[in-house]
Amino acid sequence: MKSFYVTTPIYYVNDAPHLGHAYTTVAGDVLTRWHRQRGEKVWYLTGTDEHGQKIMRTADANGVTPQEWCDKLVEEAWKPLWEHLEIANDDFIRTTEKRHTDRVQEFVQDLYDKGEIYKGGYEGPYCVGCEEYKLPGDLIEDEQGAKLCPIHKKPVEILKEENYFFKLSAYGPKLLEFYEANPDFIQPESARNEVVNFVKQGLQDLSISRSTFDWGIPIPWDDKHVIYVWVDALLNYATAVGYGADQAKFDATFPADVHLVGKDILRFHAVIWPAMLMAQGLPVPGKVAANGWLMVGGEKMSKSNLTGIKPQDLTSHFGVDAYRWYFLRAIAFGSDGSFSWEDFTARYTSELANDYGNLASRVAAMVGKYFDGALPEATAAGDAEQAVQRGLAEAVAEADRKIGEELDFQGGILAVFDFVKQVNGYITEQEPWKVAKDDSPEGRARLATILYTAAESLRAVAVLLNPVMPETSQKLWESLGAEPALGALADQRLADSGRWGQLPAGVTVTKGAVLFPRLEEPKKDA
Ligand code: ME8
Repeated sequence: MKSFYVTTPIYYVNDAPHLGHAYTTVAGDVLTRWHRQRGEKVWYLTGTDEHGQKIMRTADANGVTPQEWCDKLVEEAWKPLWEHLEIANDDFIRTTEKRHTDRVQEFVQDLYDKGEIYKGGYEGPYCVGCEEYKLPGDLIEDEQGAKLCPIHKKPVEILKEENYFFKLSAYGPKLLEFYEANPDFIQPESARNEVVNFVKQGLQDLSISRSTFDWGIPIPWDDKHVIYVWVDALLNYATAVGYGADQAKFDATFPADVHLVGKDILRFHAVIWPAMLMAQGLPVPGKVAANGWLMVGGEKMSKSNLTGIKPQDLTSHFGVDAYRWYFLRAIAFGSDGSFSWEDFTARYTSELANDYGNLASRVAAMVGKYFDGALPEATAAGDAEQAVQRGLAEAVAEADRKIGEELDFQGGILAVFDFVKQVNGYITEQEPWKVAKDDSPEGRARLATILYTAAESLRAVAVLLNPVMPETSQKLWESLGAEPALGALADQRLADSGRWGQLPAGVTVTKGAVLFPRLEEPKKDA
């Protein structure tokens, strides 16, 4: 059976990762863990894009070779951040690895042999930041009239080269047909429309080699040229899963079910990449999902335009789980969004600490106080309990549809948190602290039923939020006594999580660690 295959972009290693990179990578991780928790086989790939002028110039400026620069950054900045954020990637590909470079050469050679690549000349405005020739009509002008890249706001350079070209223009009609037949291929809808309109205007052939610098993979039949960094980079999705080397692995993984990308690199993934695959007779991906931009001061957050806030600054204040949760919760996936300390603090306090954390600690405390920590049996369930059970079933179905199918992380998280709110409301209405004053058998049965209902609800919440906040879910899982009674949290299935009555009466409920500790002194935006 084929794995559900999820990828992030492979990031340029000209600098350390920032909030924007972490945003896409965390989204991919949540999606990965979601599908794993469904019981599917999943393969999650991330990595680094190490060739091209941008990296070469950065290494030069730092007085080291490009390879030394990449090795250092990958080991000291990129891999450690992903570990810190609990990213559960199955592989990490670097485009300077032999398993990649050899296969890229073979791929390009194959296309050349098939007549898909020819030699030609090109002159045009080039943005080194994007590593891309720009169409003159896409450029913006500064006050002096200099032509700037619309994304990097830096002057473009006029490059003139004799290059090899891929016959991309021939693929326009095939691509349009493909988009038509697969309306969900590009997400969100606005991104899809942008791509369809772009392709309808007619595609130009793509220059796939460079001869003005040498930090790249040589064109196998002409070593004066290196392969264009984007052709090299896109192929990572194939080479990392055994293209041309391990056919069984390749067949069991490729193509990707979801390529997660920022909207800045949508065209590469939704136009050039499928055309390259079509030219080679390989299957095209299931979906390209474009996330919006994290913005700062109205501009896309980038290496040169940062908030000055590193992912680690946020995790040391709010914790890793809250960090993983916050951006997906606060920003509709696909839309742009901004970060602020105030907003994160407010949401942490009201949604995580008050709604979720307090519910967990209140329930554990009451089971401790009224039943010596042994989860009681629910023998007096009625309408109110049935409403909670229905609420759970709805939350499970909605969260699974939104996160698992629609990549609507915000909607999925909200579905679960609405259920948390419902359980809080249920406790407020049932007033177990009052019922506790009634020592009659009926009173004890009511109290037992209320606390069982709340604990069993939390059992399901731990499973549903595990892909987003794994450490918190594990703490809750243990405090409910679900392990060992129900086995490991990772083995719980989402589809089964709404089935009522799984926590056996009698398990030991302990107060455990506070899920969302009170924040240190509040931080403010400058
Ligand atoms: O483009 N908001 O690498 P890159 C949201 N190497 N996401 C952001 C972001 C922001 N402000 N800034 C960056 C490249 N990202 C190529 C990719 S793939 C075959 C090659 C995320 O280091 C977003 O996913 O410039 C974006 O697409 C990616 O980082 C670009 O990273």
